[in-house]
Amino acid sequence: MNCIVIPTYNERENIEKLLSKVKEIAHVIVVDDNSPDGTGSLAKSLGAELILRNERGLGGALRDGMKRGLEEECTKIATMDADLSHDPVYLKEMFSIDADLVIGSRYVKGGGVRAWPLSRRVISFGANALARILLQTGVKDNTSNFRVYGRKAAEAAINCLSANGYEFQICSVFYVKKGGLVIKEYPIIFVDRKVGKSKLGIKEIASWFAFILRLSFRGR
Ligand SMILES: Nc1nc2c(ncn2[C@@H]2O[C@H](COP(=O)(O)OP(=O)(O)OP(=O)(O)O)[C@@H](O)[C@H]2O)c(=O)[nH]1
Ligand SMILES: [Mg+2]
Repeated sequence: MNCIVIPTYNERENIEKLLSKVKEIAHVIVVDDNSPDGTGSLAKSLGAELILRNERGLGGALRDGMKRGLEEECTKIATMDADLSHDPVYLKEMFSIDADLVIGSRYVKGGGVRAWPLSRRVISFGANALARILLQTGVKDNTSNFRVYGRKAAEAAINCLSANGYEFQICSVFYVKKGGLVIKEYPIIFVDRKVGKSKLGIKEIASWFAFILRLSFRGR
């Protein structure tokens, strides 16, 4: 069985549309950090498996979701955002690619971003340039949360114990690569969210930079 882990925080306006599309593709695990808008209970009532957490953090949510996927014997585990930026039409092919980690990539030929403000393009470009230079990942899109992990890659990624926020993506690429596993990038067009609020703020960006510097110095 293939699985999809979807981290959510206040995504009530997006989750129903997304679930209607992904439920037929794989088993869905929604990891909700007790969203005040009730996203968690809505997801559950729509048939998703729910992990309800009493803490905040994208990285921790992904880790908990992937751990659950491994326990439930998922063959492959996809991760994707809840805000419809990641089009489910790509999933079928991403699941079928032979690699330990398939990254839905905005920065390979055929990939791209739509309706993103210049500020977001600059942040994403800078973050990826830094990841490539400091960590030598050889990956063009290190920060995408649209991915399919094989079991070995998921086991490597959940060792990212201190990556509790947006740094989980780069940490998992680093660990998967360190484990000698195969990473492939698959072109996707990323569409900016239309409803709901972004959770990526200055604090998240600062802790991302601190994390990547630490990782490049300490190697773990
Ligand atoms: N469980 C959980 N999910 C989170 C948390 N922060 C963000 N998310 C989810 O992670 C996904 C990505 O968050 P976004 O706010 O869309 O981040 P982003 O895509 O970088 O920012 P935008 O481009 O502005 O949408 C979404 O599904 C969020 O609901 C969190 O603290 N806990
Ligand atoms: Mg988003």
